[in-house]
Amino acid sequence: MRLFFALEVPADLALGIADWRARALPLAGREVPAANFHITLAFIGELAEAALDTLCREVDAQIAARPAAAGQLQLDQVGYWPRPGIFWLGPQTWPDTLGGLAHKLGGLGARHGSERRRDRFQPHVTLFRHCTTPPPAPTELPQFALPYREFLLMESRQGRHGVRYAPVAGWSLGDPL
Ligand code: 2AM
Repeated sequence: MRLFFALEVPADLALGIADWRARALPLAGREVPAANFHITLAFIGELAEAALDTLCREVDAQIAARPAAAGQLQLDQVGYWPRPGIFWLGPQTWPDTLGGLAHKLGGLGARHGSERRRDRFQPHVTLFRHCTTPPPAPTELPQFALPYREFLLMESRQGRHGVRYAPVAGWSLGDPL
């Protein structure tokens, strides 16, 4: 199974982001469908199904040892990464607790997963893939609030009509201090 940890983008927010994308940006590459919008916290890669229980128990233990807090992200900037060819929407700043959580989950991924990960954590919603040239600035600045109270372990499945993401497990985040 191909797995990653992520924050979900609620359906109404995903539609709002897709509307803004259609209004404010040219077609910069292959559009990611709104139903696939998410924020990756840590990428695992291929994992044998037999190892899934162990991975989930390790997350349980991590969360029990150091609970991470719920919070909110302001999605207020866009960015372009030429190497993966990704044009994204994300926050300029985010809580340290979210960065810490991503780092811990990334550590589990490094132990179990199969692929090389990108090193720096920048929370982002991928808007376009296969983006070969830097897109122009959006004609309307993004300003979306993304509240999060849990994170998910997601499976990426290649279907006939493209990739689909399915939740496999989830963990609640505590109230901020
Ligand atoms: P992306 O949105 O930046 O493309 C499922 O494939 C998710 O895992 C996608 O959100 C993708 O991030 C992320 N992903 C895929 N390969 C990755 C890698 N090698 N390192 C980090 N994240 C990766």
